[in-house]
Amino acid sequence: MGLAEITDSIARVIDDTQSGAKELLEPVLRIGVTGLSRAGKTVFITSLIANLLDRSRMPGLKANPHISAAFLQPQPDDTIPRFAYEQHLQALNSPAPHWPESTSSISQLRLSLRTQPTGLLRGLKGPKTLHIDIVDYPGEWLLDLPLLKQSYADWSAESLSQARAPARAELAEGWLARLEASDPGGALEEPQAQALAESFTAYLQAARSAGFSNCAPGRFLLPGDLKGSPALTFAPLPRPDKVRSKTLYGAFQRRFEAYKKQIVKPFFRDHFAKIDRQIVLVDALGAIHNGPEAVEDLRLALSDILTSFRPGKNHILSMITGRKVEKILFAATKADHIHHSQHPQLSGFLEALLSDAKDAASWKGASTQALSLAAMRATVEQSTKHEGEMLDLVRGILMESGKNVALHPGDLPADPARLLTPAKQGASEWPDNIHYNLPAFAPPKTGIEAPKGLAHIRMDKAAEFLIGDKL
Ligand SMILES: Nc1nc2c(ncn2[C@@H]2O[C@H](COP(=O)(O)OP(=O)(O)O)[C@@H](O)[C@H]2O)c(=O)[nH]1
Ligand SMILES: [Mg+2]
Repeated sequence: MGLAEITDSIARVIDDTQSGAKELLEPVLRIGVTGLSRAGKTVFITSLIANLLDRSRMPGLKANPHISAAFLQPQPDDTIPRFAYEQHLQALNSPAPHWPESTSSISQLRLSLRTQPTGLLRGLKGPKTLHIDIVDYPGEWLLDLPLLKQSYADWSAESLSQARAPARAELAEGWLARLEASDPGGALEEPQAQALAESFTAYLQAARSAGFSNCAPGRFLLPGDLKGSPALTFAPLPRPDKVRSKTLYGAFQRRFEAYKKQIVKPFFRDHFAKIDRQIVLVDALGAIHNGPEAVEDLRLALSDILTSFRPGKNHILSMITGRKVEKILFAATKADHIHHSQHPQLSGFLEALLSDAKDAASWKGASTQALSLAAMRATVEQSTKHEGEMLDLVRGILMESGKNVALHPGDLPADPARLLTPAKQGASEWPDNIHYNLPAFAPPKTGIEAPKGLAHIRMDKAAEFLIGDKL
């Protein structure tokens, strides 16, 4: 164990009274797994754990031959629910496999790996144990970070102009009509306040379903156990000339501040601040499938998410967390939707999406990587001759119809600008020569003889980046 790791462990023992001095000897690595809802967090964590417990499908994890044991531990934090690994695995691995149910809150699981040096070192060094705490939390919660810097008036103005923009105006119609009919400077009436907050939430949900990513406040979409609480009963309002406390505006302003102080800040302080390494899952294919407006929105949401990882640039965050995430992996998920010959284009697209958002200088300290992966491979590849040319296909069972089909989902361009430029220019459809159709596939039936690890694409590369150097 290097000196840096020792001091890190000491710091952790001091700031976490529940853990004993044992952590000095057995280091804990906290890995955050995030991404917007449906990005693939639950399936990713389930697959990561299954493939670390049974490593027969993990050749890319270099320390694999040295791992002598892998086991799950009791959940170390009393205040965070345990990640329901067994339940999710059973969903994927049952005779009638189905995707696990979606979750909307934070959860955690501890996996421990025991390694034994081989060769000359064997006998000189004893086995060592690394505890890996995997923390699953919604990327939507990171979208709330910019709120900490904003006043209620600024946030309202920004949200209103976003909702009135052509891409979203139709989705926001119901809420905006209700807003027209209300008087921000008038006396607070709770039923009216609730109706406004509800129609605003309905708009955010509609925007999310339509493929938009930038839908803050995060807890409005994923309230966890806060559903219906006053801290979530507000919405943007135009500022009246005079702000009085007993008015609708005054009340919403107060609740906005309470939301920041009691919900957003504690999340960053108590959970986010303790993360050592991070994987950000991005459903880039889903956004491409949904069209240029969804891609542009994803790009904007990613820049907001990225601000969370550069505390140096963000005064409020430095004050709350103090320390930095040391490694960040960005992964385009569900890569089994396309033939592997297209994976470089998918990773390239993700890199381009990110490079717009991050500027090199501010990334000093954190090492990053982008790759495309599938946590659970639902398709097989196939090639066929079509009009004299070889065509790459993927075969799987469609979610919608249950039919087993082989299809060509479309070609991703080698130059990501061909997607990003129309998206930035506000196109509402892809140019004529670009077509994508990426239907959802059902999880595959796995035979009983199959090993316990799940079939995947590049999960071993992801694991190597996240934990390889610690083993
Ligand atoms: N084909 C395929 N689909 C996936 C994969 N991972 C996730 N999905 C799909 O994406 C959906 C959302 O995944 P989930 O892990 O629940 O997302 P979360 O909301 O981020 O936790 C799943 O129900 C699947 O339909 C994958 O590796 N391959
Ligand atoms: Mg989930």
